[in-house]
Amino acid sequence: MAKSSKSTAQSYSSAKARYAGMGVDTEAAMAALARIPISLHCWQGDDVGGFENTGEGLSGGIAVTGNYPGKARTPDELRADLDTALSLIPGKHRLNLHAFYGEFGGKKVDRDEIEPKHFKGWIDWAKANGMGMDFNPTCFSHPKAADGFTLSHPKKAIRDFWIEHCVRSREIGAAMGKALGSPTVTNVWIPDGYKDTPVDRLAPRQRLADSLDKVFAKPLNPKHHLDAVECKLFGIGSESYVVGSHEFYMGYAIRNQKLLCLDAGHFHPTEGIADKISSVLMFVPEILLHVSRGVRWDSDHVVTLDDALQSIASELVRNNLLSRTHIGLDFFDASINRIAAWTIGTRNTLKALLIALLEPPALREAEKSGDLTTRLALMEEAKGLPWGAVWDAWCESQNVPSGTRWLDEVKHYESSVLSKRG
Ligand code: RNT
Ligand code: ZN
Repeated sequence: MAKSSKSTAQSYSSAKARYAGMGVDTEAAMAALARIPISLHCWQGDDVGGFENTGEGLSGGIAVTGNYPGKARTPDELRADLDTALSLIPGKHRLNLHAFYGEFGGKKVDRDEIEPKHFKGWIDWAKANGMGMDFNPTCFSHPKAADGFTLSHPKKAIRDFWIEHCVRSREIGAAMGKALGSPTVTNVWIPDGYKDTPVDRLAPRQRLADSLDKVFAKPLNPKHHLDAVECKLFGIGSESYVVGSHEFYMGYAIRNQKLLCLDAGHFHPTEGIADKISSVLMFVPEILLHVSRGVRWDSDHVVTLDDALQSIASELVRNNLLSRTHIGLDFFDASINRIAAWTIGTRNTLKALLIALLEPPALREAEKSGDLTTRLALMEEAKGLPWGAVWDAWCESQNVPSGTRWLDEVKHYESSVLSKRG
């Protein structure tokens, strides 16, 4: 705790004693937290725009609302913004990049032509920061996705185009993982679906399974690369039917032993993903999480420290599932400072994990002994424990601002950098 300010140190020392009295080792919790990487999604920084500069708008049933000034317009601006966010987030993290963020040097490189060389700038940046990377094919915001279908498209030529894009994306992911010495998770999400009630729900799913088999045909070294597939219940303009539903991808992931991606915003409004984790991990090797927050029709609000988030973090810690879980973020808000959005969402995810790591063992003991009254009582009392003092101490030990001091840095960056962008 060398770097702690005096008041942080004082609050921490009494919090440490309080937790110790309940059998919780705060130092061990902080050490465990420092080992959990969160994969920051590049797309919060520019409203899911990418760098192809084709003038194609965002499509695929996802939408960004707001016009807060200062969004990143180039890879260098996006990296500078990420550097700023990362300087305000404790711990060592990862970058999650979408394929249309490649650096194409002003040339038109279509999605079926991308190569590892287009991502060298990102890989070099990640290497310099000691970060791993994750990757995603971009199966939206493209003329060949304009009618709402990609890998499940009725036309073979369109399917083949997207298969080639996904095949290349896996190769790029493997190149990233190899270069960075940590496996890249490449996550396939497609928007395919219908606005209104389909007659044939089966054929598109058969075509999707067939396309995925082609995408995944080539085995890649798991030391460098892992495949994930992401389901969704509905999107904007695909309210009645989504080809890649939960049941579809759960079946596909189990049959093919792929990672299943659970996005917190992709289910019914009151359906959380926390309760799914222990079930799916009995049958798939690992999972990818898209930590997000659904609000009514939108699946991608900035993550807050709410019950849904806490339940996810507690599940991972209580069941020792962190080593089989890749935690990524997935939200996009253009109505607030975008660096603040990253910082708030990532810090909240880490806070939820810290609270989970600080859980008193008496809760589990009460359940084991069948004393469910005590279990509920302790669970509620635990919410008032001084985890905030541990959080502040951890932030300062990681050379990151504690409390709301990070916001001063964001405001400073806004006036000195973001406000000068056109
Ligand atoms: C969309 C999915 C998907 C995207 C990103 C941009 O509903 O959640 O993960 O948000 O690929
Ligand atoms: Zn997602």
